[in-house]
Amino acid sequence: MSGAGWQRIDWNTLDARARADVLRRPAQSACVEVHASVERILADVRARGDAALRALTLQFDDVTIDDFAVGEAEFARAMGDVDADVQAAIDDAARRIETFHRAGMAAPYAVDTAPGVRCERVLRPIGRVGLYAPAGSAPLPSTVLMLGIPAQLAGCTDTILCTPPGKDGAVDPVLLVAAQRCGIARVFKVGGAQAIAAMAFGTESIPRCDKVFGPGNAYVTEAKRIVSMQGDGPAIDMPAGPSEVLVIADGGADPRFVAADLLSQAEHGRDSQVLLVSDDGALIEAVEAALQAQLATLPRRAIARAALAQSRAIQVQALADAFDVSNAYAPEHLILAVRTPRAWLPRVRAAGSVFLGDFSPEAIGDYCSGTNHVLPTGGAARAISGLSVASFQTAITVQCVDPAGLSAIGGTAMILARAEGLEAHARAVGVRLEATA
Ligand code: HSO
Ligand code: ZN
Repeated sequence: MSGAGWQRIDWNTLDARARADVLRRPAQSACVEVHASVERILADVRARGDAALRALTLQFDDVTIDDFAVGEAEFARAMGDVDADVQAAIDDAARRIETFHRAGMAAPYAVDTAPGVRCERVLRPIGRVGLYAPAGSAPLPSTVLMLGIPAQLAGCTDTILCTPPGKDGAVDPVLLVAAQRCGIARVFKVGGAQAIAAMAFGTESIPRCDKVFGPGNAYVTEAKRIVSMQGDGPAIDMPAGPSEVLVIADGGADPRFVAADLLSQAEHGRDSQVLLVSDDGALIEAVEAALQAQLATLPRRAIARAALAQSRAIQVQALADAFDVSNAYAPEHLILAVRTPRAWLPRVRAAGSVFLGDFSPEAIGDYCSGTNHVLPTGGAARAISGLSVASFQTAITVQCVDPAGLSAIGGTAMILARAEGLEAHARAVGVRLEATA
């Protein structure tokens, strides 16, 4: 323990097992209870539809909702009430998110693999997509942009959004401005596991979706996991867990910047995790002092302190070792507060999103650099990427073979079919070769 409330680790003194322990994510509390309660909610919504949603919304959000759909009047009020500078910031962020995501869109392609054999890959938007924007400890309109803009670029024309109502029965007006900016006209006032259930199974007022996207608390995450495993359930974007950042800092880093970045992630939730990895003990101490100073005036300091209590500062011998630590942890966000950050980038093998250099805070990626902030957590970055336009599309392959093409490659298919003992396959080719011989 240190004054920052986190654990100080000397990496070099640890054996392999101790290192694995240091990088293990904090256990998620009350998993069994969460699972049981989510199962109950899912079954209730499946059986009783809107009536269940109404009862659950009263129970969890403390408000009675008659009509789940946000009406035109509420949208219009939001557009009138939200400050012009906030609306302009939403538009500014949206344009940059659009620019980045558009540039990364997959293009359809076609290639002749033999004369007369054309193979293609075409892209289609997913039919109906359901977005979830949490509003628990803070409504996150930026998340609406991160989900809604790639959906729009993918060509999805049937996009719905669920978000919990406030105690007054209204949706956060800033969130509605963000929804409007990405062309989402159907917003429903329902949150938690019951919102995921509604999008997965459909109710009288909420249509069933083919894929469900978005972050949420433990209940939302568990509901997404369960519905995605059901035979008739929707697909989901990715397993989402508590948010995390790993900062690799060298002796030249500014401790105030590093501390500020760590706190920006720590303020998300008590279950957030922040890691500092450095080859410089003096830098670690300076960051600890800066954390204490900055925490004193941070409005969400209680949350940030709780997150720090399960966080770590790891001292390594050489900067190269810091990259081994980071690759083993596979952080959602990785900040390289080092002198030649781009030169180190090739060492990064597993991370959701990387922030290069002293002037690239994670917060800028959270809102408006243009990259997506819906990213793999919990080590999933080892094999899963953050959200992109492709997350909202399916790719369909196409092939067109003419008689010359079939005579060129049909023999290969027939030999392989017979090697597999599948005579009908061989004949499906052979009958055509004979017809054109
Ligand atoms: N850092 C969060 C995203 C976010 N931050 C939204 C602010 N608003 C998870 O990547
Ligand atoms: Zn954030």
